[in-house]
Amino acid sequence: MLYHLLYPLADTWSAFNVFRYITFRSMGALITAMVLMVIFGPWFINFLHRIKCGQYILSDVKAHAAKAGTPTMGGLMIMASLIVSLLLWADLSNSYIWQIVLVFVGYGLVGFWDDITKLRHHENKGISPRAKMGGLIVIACIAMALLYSDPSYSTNLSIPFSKEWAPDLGLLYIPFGILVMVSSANAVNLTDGLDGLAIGPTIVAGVVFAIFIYITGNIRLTQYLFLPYIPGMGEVTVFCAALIGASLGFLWFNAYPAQVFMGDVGSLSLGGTLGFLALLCKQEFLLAVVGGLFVVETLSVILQVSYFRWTGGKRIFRMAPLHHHFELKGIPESKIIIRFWITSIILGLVALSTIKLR
Ligand code: 57M
Repeated sequence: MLYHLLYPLADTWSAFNVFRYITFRSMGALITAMVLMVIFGPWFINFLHRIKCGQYILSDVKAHAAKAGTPTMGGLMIMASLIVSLLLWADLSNSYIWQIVLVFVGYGLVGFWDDITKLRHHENKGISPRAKMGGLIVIACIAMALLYSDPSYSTNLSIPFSKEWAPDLGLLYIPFGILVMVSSANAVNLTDGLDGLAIGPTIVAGVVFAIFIYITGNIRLTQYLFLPYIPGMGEVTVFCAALIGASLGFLWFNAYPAQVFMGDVGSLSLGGTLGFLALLCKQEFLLAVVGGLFVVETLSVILQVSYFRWTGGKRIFRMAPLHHHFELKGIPESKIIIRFWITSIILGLVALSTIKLR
């Protein structure tokens, strides 16, 4: 709204010209979302306490007993601050902004439905896996249909380190995109099991995608770096910045020892959004590098469950996902979290290094 209200006034007062710049508005969006979170966070956490949104804690990992009563659904705060900040700073006539909002809010609503169901049952039993997956797939279908029908968007895959080979998936790009979004949402959801564990790598991925998205919308940079150019995509940088700001603000309260958990409303919306961002900037495979930590956590579950079934009860890890394995080995929670963050920062840097290497 600031963009729509103030930029036209640049004719009378040239200082308003700054609203033209994506970088300026991105910085504004980041700071606004973070400040909103930090100011309204304590009030919202009290509200969650008052309406008894305390997380049901499973007893498998003893150290988690102390977390009983910590309110969940903090993802609602992330959604609110991000959306307010976006409405203020983004060019709302840009269609990509609305597509990413569709995924962010849609996935959040599926998570919210799951969280509310768990709270109603006073246990960890949410909506059925079929309903959850169905909801995620339907939203992904709509988003992919919109993207596919966009003439500026190509269905060619970008292969890291290669500028020549870009296979065209054609119509198959739609199921591929759905798979990327649904897997990404579930991977972030599985990782969200220690204080700050999911939000830290989400911030790193947000920064990396903000850079790629900005480049994708800039014709000169894409020509220089041999990256795909998509007109109008640069505006999504403002969304990425609001996402980084809201996530930093959430980390303020979710840092160990957490005052609030994000809930599925947070983990599914952030995960699905990261998947869609990778598709928007045509860095489909880079998502597995940037979100390498989410991939490893998910692989640990797949391996554990398969081995458990195959051997009739034996385990590879003490417990899956991987962070529980380290907890049960006696490593303090804060140490595991910081080590996972370090790993994710390194993976983020590796992903950025591919910008020039092709
Ligand atoms: C969500 N949710 C956390 C919180 C958060 C197939 C199987 C591997 C599925 C997996 C599972 O259910 N994963 C999905 C994990 C839960 O956090 C809530 O859930 C939201 C995210 N969806 O925002 O609202 C607990 O995580 C802890 N937590 C924190 N800090 C945070 O900032 O400490 C969360 C956020 C919270 C809190 O304790 O209650 C969760 O872990 O339940 N299942 C599992 O992860 C279970 N693993 C398991 O059963 N492994 C088996 C194999 C055969 C699958 C094995 O290895 O033997 C573990 N879940 C729990 N305890 N709670 C088992 C140990």
